[in-house]
Amino acid sequence: MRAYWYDNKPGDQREPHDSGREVSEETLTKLGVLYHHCPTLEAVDTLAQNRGYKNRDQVCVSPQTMGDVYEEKVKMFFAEHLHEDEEIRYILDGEGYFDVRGVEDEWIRICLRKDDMIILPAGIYHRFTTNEQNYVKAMRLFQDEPKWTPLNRGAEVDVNPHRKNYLDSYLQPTA
Ligand code: KMT
Ligand code: NI
Repeated sequence: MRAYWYDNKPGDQREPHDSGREVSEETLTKLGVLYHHCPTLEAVDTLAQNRGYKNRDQVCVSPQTMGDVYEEKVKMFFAEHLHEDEEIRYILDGEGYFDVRGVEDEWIRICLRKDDMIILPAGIYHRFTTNEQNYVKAMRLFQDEPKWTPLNRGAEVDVNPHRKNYLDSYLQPTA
């Protein structure tokens, strides 16, 4: 895992967009974004058990597996959104970028590869993309009923109770 400020320059979303300014794991933790290195499936199972993730499935995002809809899907994943539940992803193969909003609403890019697990808290604005390899295989974990519904950013979602709860829990000035 490596995280850095997104450079906001034009260009395909799958390019690195690396500003060269690193973001620490501690900064991510303060945003409620948790990272775990899980070198084995046992490590995933233990974490899932401890956090009460009872269900899981797998997705493979690539032109080979998705065919003509790949480009469309990749654009959809990149629309800024939030969920009313945690988003938990474990990378089984390939690589991908999760972008999350920092305290001042700037994008942080999190590069994930095989054995990396990321937990995004409910209510955080984020987006996902494959990188220039156009291939990622990931496990999606969830507590009970899978709720994948992305709520795209906008005035209505800004006042969603899960968004408000996230802001209260993580983005309050501490001074
Ligand atoms: C998401 O939430 O954007 C996805 O599930 C994308 C595929 S998982 C790496
Ligand atoms: Ni999401």
